[in-house]
Amino acid sequence: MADSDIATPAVIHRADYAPPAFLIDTVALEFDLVPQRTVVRNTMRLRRNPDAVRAPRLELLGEQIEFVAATIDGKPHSAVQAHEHGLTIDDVPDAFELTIESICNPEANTTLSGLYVSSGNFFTQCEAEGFRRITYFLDRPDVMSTYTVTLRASKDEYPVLLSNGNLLEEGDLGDGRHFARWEDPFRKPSYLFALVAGKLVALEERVKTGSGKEKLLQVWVEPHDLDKTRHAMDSLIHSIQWDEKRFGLELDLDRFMIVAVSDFNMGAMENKGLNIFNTKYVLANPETATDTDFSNIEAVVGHEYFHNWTGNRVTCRDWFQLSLKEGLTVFRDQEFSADMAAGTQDDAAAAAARATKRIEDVRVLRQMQFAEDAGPMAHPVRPESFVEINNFYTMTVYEKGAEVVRMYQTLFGRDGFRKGMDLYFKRHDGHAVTCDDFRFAMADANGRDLAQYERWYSQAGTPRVKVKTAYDAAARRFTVTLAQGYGESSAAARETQQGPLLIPFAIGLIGKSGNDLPLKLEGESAAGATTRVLEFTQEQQTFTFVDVAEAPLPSLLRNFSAPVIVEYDYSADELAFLLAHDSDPFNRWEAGQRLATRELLSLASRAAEGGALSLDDSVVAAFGRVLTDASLSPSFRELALMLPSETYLAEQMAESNPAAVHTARQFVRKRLATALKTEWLKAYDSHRTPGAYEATPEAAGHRALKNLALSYLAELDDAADVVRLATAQYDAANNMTDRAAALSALLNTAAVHGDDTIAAKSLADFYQRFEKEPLVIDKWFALQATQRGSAARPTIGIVRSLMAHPAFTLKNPNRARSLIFSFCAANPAQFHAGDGSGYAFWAEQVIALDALNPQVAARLARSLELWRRFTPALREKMRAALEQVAANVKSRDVREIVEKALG
Ligand code: B3K
Ligand code: ZN
Repeated sequence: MADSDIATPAVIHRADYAPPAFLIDTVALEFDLVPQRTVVRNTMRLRRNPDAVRAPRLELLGEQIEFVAATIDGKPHSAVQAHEHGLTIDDVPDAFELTIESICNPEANTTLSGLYVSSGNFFTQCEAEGFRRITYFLDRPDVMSTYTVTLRASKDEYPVLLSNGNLLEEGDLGDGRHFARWEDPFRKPSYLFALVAGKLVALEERVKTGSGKEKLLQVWVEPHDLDKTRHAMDSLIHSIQWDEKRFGLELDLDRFMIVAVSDFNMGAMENKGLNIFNTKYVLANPETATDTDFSNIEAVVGHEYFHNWTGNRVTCRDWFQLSLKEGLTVFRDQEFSADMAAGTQDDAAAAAARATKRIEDVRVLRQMQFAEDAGPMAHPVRPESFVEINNFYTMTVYEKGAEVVRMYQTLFGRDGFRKGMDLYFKRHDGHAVTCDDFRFAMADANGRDLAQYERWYSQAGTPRVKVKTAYDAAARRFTVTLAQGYGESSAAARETQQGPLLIPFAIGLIGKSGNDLPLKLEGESAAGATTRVLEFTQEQQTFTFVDVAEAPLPSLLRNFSAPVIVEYDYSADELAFLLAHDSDPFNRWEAGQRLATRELLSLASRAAEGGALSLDDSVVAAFGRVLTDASLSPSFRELALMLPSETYLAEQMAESNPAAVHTARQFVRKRLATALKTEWLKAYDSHRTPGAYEATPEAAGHRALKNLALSYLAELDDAADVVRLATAQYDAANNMTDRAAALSALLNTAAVHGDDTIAAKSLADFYQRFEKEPLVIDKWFALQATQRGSAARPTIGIVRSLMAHPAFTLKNPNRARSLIFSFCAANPAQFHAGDGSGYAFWAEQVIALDALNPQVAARLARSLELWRRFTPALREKMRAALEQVAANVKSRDVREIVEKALG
């Protein structure tokens, strides 16, 4: 990080966008790869941009690189000035060839941005602004060029040399080194450049795509990981097939490569033809990976592959448009996963499988994105300004962005959405464009004016829809009045709010028998579908259903048709009825969550006042019915029986009180465990999956419900049953899902009963068994960091001693996340301990990470951003920790986060 960046933290504004003064048509890069001193020679063909104002000089960006020499059209050029932000070149012609030589030090690069070394191999990460750490360049997404890349390196140490596109030639250099030359025929922005060099092996497959062309697919890993690549390869093949079938989009290169690396800042990166992945999203076999890992791998492989069209072929004009590629690609990966889960099952089973995926996605959105929207980092899907772009790869840009894309499909149907996509590619293939361009394509393809829809991109905060209904029995009319607003938004969000949104509001009406009633809106001649999407565009609007034979119960916002909060006064009985009958599986789940949330929040308030806790039998009975309803899929039951998370519940309180939430939630878990003990034991037994492990959604559903049963049983006062079941499950497990669930149950029972002898034995066994599998050792750390604590044995003590474990290192992001982030973000009751010990630990770790890896540090820094919403005692301790961090960090990344938080 250059010092002057810290001195002048420039805020970048969307409104200041100007086209680049120069364009770069071709780039020829030559690398002499040496860990401490890599020489890069970069030859570019530049010309003035006819669409830009004439600039007096050429300004290229460069960071943390050493300038050696520059020539223009083959001749040395004297008017070149190297500085800490790049290179300024005066007296340049209108079109010319520029060659620049520079040096970088990949081995010393702990930021994992630019060119770096991991386990002795070379990797790159360029998005968003890492390319400037490799060579001087117009490092911005609207400069698109064709690249030729020559790699030279020691043949023994780096036998494999990869870059984007197609391999042109390779050979020996005679001095112990060899070379490879790659060419990417597609124009691309610099953030999609990649190279990999090292000792790697690949699983290979050849497939034929729609047009009959044969393509080579490779998954590259370190040799000892080759046995964990099959699932990633299958996921890639399925992704290729799905994008052809659903969107008519074919793989455009002859070769598509995925490379796994264990040191990586995020999940994966969609570099053209050479995707680089965190090992966590590639490596899997039944012994090492859980069902969740298997489905995450499928989703991330799909996501990066889908970027080939949505992101790479059509890219972003500037980083404010990030959601253009990310929101759209998340939507595409969500649909892919839903279709994969549905498979070839019958309609009802397929719908249930799709709903399960939808529920999981909405749960993440509500817990994480709604929280972001309520705090100091609130920003629109298309932000207006930023200090550090890496801080804007957010839940809002990704997950809310995906909802904004999904709503086009909800409004226009799958066919209308497809028409919009086709027009988008017809207009913009090969270009760098904006979110507006996408909206215009959707509007024009469907003959609609979507001007109002722009507000979904420009307004921050979570919209609230208040619903009022009235039934007139004599007139057989049912009116639904919707009113929209933002409630109490954070200051950051308030600034952006201008007016009402176009909200697709899906609704159904349910009769006394539990069936959907026919729906006829006033003015219609006949009843239509039993779920209708109302187009809600005003601040307040009334919709009237006619010929309604009986007083209905409304099922609101079916399938979560818009990313909003619905406020409606359901009684507990009505929620129990919806939980039992709604034909919309999402809303069935939603009814259970509303019921549970309401009970849990009132119990949390009582717990905060030290009152006695009790839970009505009717609530227990409603959950009992779900548990024993064999007509529901096991995966749906698991989701419906999982209580809202402590984090989500604390966010719903007027003043977040994690300790009270924990007490309330544990009370309810124990009550459900005790009252339904027989049912849980029965569920445990009947959902076992004996025999060879299968990674199918059905088998995963059985394991999920069985392991949920085990976790409830771990709440019982009498630990004997669960210890017996969990120990047997641990010992007999032939897959990581069951083994990790058993270990987690043992750890939590140990905390409840204050005796960890058995848990300690299993923990030691787990470590020993998987010592050579870093991703499993991450789980070992995470399980301990998220375990329940007690006054006698707070989790912070365990976490601190694990920091000193020989296998712990701050330098590897996965390892740092497994221990530190797990504790700070996934163990709220212990992290928010009243003595502030969690916050002190957090501050130490943010400061330590800031010096190594600002991007990872900035993520951790976000753990306290909602501090103003906590109880006064916690709030003051959080502020002190934030101030300590603010006084001790240097990176622009972390400064932006803590300064906004302290605001
Ligand atoms: N596009 C990358 C994310 C890059 C993050 C840079 N800080 C992965 C993805 O969204 O597919
Ligand atoms: Zn992405």
